This record gives sequence, structure tokens and C-alpha cells, in this order.
Amino acid sequence: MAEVKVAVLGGSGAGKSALTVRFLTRRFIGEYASNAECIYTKHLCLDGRQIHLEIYDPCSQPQQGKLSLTDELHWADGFIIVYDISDRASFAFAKALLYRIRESHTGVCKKMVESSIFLVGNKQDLCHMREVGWDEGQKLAMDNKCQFCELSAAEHCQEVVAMFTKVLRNITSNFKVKEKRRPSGSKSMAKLINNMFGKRRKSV
Ligand SMILES: Nc1nc2c(ncn2[C@@H]2O[C@H](COP(=O)(O)OP(=O)(O)OP(=O)(O)O)[C@@H](O)[C@H]2O)c(=O)[nH]1
Ligand SMILES: [Mg+2]
Repeated sequence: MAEVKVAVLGGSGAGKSALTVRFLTRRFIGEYASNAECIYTKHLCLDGRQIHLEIYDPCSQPQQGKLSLTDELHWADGFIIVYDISDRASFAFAKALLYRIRESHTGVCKKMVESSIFLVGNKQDLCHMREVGWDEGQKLAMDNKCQFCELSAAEHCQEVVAMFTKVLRNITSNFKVKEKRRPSGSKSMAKLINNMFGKRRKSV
């Protein structure tokens, strides 16, 4: 069974928990605890392959300028970077997160890194309060060679599921490339890092 780890990152209130819960339960419940970080776990089948999925939903991001993200960068196979289209500050924060992830991946196979980051402009239902244009999100994603979409965790169930599915598909196809190249011993190193990065876990 493939183990896939996804970190959902973004500014406070951007909708990280709403997106995660929407994907896992297909529901939007409106209010989400933001005082505890969680790793949700779920078993699913993707393209005939069994997957043990872990999704990291942090309670809040460190302040700008303190973007170490060291644990997350070691732990995650892929990232969903979320901003709120009605909050320009959240877009600036998403940009800083993207840069941090990309700089840490310098030297890693370019194609693998490109496909495992998804930039998401959330709260599309609030387009009457829009502060960030669709084209700005698209350009940021293109400049950083990651995928992009705008959606609403509140109103778009299928879009949220499709976005997560794309992320998982990209990660598992990267695994296939990695498996061909993986030197022996790297699996136990991955386990070691995973043990060091212990988080509270929830099964769904
Ligand atoms: N209108 C609208 N509201 C949303 C949407 N997604 C999330 N919200 C609301 O935005 C608020 C913050 O959402 P959360 O999912 O808790 O955001 P978060 O990024 O997890 O926030 P922290 O955990 O505090 O960092 C909540 O009141 C949600 O109901 C959306 O697509 N549209
Ligand atoms: Mg949250």
C-alpha cells in the first residue's frame, strides 16, 4: 500500500480545515477548531491502487519571516497552498510559502517538485469581495511551476475532491519514478523522519 502525505498550508482563516474536511467527509460545517494541529488519516483507492493517506492540517502558520517549515518539508510528499481570494494578505503569505518550499527543493528532480504543489484560491463564492484576481493566482502558479485553481470549500464539493485527487495522482506517479531510482535504505530514513515528526492523528 502506498503511503501518501499531504500538507495543507496557508494563512490563518484561509480555509485549510474547511478544504480538508470537505475532502474527507464531503461536508462543509462552517466552523473548525483552529487551536490544534491534526494529521487526518484515510484509506482510499486511486486508479486501482490502495493508498494510506495522511493530511496535515496545521492550526495556524508561523508568522511571516519565520517560515522555517523544516518538519513539514521533510514530512510531506505534496503541498496544497491555500489563500483566500478576499484577503490579499493571505495571498502574500501563500507566495512566501511557495518560495520557501521551492528554495528547499532546489536540486531535487524539478518535474517531481513541480507537480506536487497545488496553489488554491479558496472562497470563490466571495467574489464580490475579491481582493486577489484569478490572473494573479494563475501567474504566481505559472511562475512557480505549480498547479492552480480557484474554488469554494463552502460551495464546491466536486472541485475540492478533484483538486485533492490531482494532488494524490501526481504524488503517486512521482513515487513510481522514485521507486525506479530509490537506493536501498531510503525507506528506513523516511520512517525515521516520520517518527521524529509526530503529530496528533485522527482517523476518518
Ligand atoms: N464563504 C466562505 N467561507 C469559507 C470558505 N472556506 C472556509 N470558510 C470559512 O472561513 C473561516 C476559516 O476557515 P478554516 O477552514 O477554519 O480556515 P483555516 O485556514 O483552517 O484557519 P486556521 O486553522 O485558524 O489557521 C471559517 O469561518 C469557514 O467557515 C469558503 O469557501 N467560502
Ligand atoms: Mg484550521
